[in-house]
Amino acid sequence: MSEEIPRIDQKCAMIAVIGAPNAGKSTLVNALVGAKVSIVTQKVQTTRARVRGIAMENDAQLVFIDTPGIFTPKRRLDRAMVAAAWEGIGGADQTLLVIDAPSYLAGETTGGQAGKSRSDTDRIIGGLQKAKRKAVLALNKIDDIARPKLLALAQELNETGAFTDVFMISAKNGDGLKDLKNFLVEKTPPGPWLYPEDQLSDISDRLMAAEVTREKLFLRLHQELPYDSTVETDDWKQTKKGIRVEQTIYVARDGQKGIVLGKGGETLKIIGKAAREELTELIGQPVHLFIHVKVRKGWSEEAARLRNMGLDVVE
Ligand SMILES: Nc1nc2c(ncn2[C@@H]2O[C@H](COP(=O)(O)OP(=O)(O)OP(=O)(O)O)[C@@H](O)[C@H]2O)c(=O)[nH]1
Ligand SMILES: [Mg+2]
Repeated sequence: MSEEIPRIDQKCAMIAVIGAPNAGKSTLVNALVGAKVSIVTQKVQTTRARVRGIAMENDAQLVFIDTPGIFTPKRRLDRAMVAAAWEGIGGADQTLLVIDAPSYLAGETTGGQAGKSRSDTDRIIGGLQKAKRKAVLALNKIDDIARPKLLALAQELNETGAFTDVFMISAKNGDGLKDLKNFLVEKTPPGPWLYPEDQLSDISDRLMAAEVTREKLFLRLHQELPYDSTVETDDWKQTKKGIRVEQTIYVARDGQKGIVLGKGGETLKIIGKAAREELTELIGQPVHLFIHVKVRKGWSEEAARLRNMGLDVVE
């Protein structure tokens, strides 16, 4: 039996995308892949597990590892998320640090979310320096910042010595993405592709379906509820009429179930409708979605829950 010999002109790189919560990592990965592989919301800590998004550029396969925002962990879930982010860097050929430029600047003088985002980012830069690992810097959200301020910030960050190159981008409107992608392709070493060329991500349909519902939940609910909840796909069946999907939303406290359901089940209905519509589009056939809500105190400490989202358990 002959083994498949890779074509000599194949090139492949793993690129870890890291940064503080809300920097725009998932938006960037989706834009570079050209499809939605990772969920995006305006809230911090949206991404929980590592998701790989795959982009093809002629002979080069770029495998982007979208990671959870790195922050100070408290719960077992949070520790597993932080570990997943740092591990993402481990085997990667390149590390791409994404910074929310407007918020990083605002964080110098104000506290709150911007201040936190800045100190999280500084901690990551410190971590890179300690690991003697140079990264490519992507200053993001340039659609939302004045040019002189941006240039001064680029220079300030460049002086940390933590970066090999600096790019100024808007993951949202596409500015600068072509240059960044060309640069990454140029740096890609020869090697066999890791995935078939038409594959866009490494997560299963079941996990993607759970993520889509979690995105709608995050968009709809506020305060601590998103962080106190998770979604799992329990069943996935092909029927004559399409795909039948059963899911459970777990919340941490009794009162939260009522909030997810809403008056007369109205909130859950809205979340379910939005998730079903997006899934139907993604899968390309009708989806029948059934969502249950369960109270499960301490789910964020449960190893089984974390494994279901693709995280390793950290003590
Ligand atoms: N104005 C502007 N907003 C952006 C840009 N890129 C991302 N955003 C917004 O920033 C918010 C966070 O984006 P995400 O892609 O979820 O950020 P993330 O870094 O993956 O966040 P976590 O998964 O929570 O760590 C969303 O509301 C995006 O629409 C950009 O270039 N410009
Ligand atoms: Mg994300």
